[in-house]
Amino acid sequence: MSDGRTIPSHTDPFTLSAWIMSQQHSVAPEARGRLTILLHAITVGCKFVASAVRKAGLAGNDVLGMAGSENVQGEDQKKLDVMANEVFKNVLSRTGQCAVMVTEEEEDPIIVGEKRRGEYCVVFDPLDGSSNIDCGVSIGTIFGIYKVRDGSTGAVEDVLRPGREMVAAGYCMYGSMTYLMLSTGKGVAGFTLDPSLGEFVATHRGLTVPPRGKIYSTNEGNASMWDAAMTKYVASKKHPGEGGKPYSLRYVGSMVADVHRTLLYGGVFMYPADKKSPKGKLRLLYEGYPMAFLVEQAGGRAIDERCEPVLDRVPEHIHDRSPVYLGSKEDVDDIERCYREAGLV
Ligand code: AHM
Ligand code: MG
Repeated sequence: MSDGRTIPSHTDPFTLSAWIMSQQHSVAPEARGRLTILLHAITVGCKFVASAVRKAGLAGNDVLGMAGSENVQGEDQKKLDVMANEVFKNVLSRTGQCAVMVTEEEEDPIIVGEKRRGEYCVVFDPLDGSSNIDCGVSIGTIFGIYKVRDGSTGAVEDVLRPGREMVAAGYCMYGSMTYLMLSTGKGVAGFTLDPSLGEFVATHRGLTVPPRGKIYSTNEGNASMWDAAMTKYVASKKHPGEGGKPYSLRYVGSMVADVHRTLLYGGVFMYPADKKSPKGKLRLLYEGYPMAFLVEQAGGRAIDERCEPVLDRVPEHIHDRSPVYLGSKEDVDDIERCYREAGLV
């Protein structure tokens, strides 16, 4: 097991920009730097939001609290949600590399006009973990990137595609440190924001999720509404039987933080379907897919309620939801076994 952690050299800061440029060549030697520009813009958005989050407690009601509006899911928007959404739309559209943007905060896809149009589609949750904003608990930004289909000038169909077709995905976590984890389909690399440099510096390369962990992570308050397999799985981790060691429960309630811990420490993160939310809660395009992409790239597993890879689901709508079970491969295998034994798949 390796968490791929590298201590940055004091005299050789390997920055995210340098890493992105090195990836560009290995992923696509014919690349013209367009994905590089796009990824760079995302990092600028993340730095902006990181700075706003750091100052939020002091800025008080200008930044914290409700915006007085609802997003497409009918959820109340926080002021930071609205601000982060504007920041990412602005930095992305200015690159001239986007054809389509989908954000959790807006009902319709944003089809970029001809003047600023590019070849990529970015799907994002500008500030995930809204319920944790006002109390200063870790929150994050999640994103995934598709290239438009051949011949397309940008249409919703360009993002109604399996997550496996993404060319890059990642998240930024605004926590006790600001982390940015990224994959362009060749493993996972992680960067930590050095506040003195204002730069993300490589701290994790070739990150791999441990094959088995000791933690399960889920909103157990929903247990009375779970299906039999989920109930059995969690019970088996709490009551492992003679000689077994129970797993620990950890649940932040911000997907970015719960997945980040899972990537580094192993174990499973689960947001299943339940009687209240028959399709689960998490949105495929900008929550499930990017996280599943990273977990698979780190050697883990991410499945849905049919025990099929999350990345192979085909969305019908940009805000589709899906149950998600992800993390260490052997732990996710255990979940699958419970679903098979319960006759649910
Ligand atoms: P959000 O996009 O409105 O913030 O909701 C998504 C969040 C995830 O970060 C997290 O995993 C989940 O909702 C927590 O939901 P719950 O409060 O039901 O446990
Ligand atoms: Mg979200």
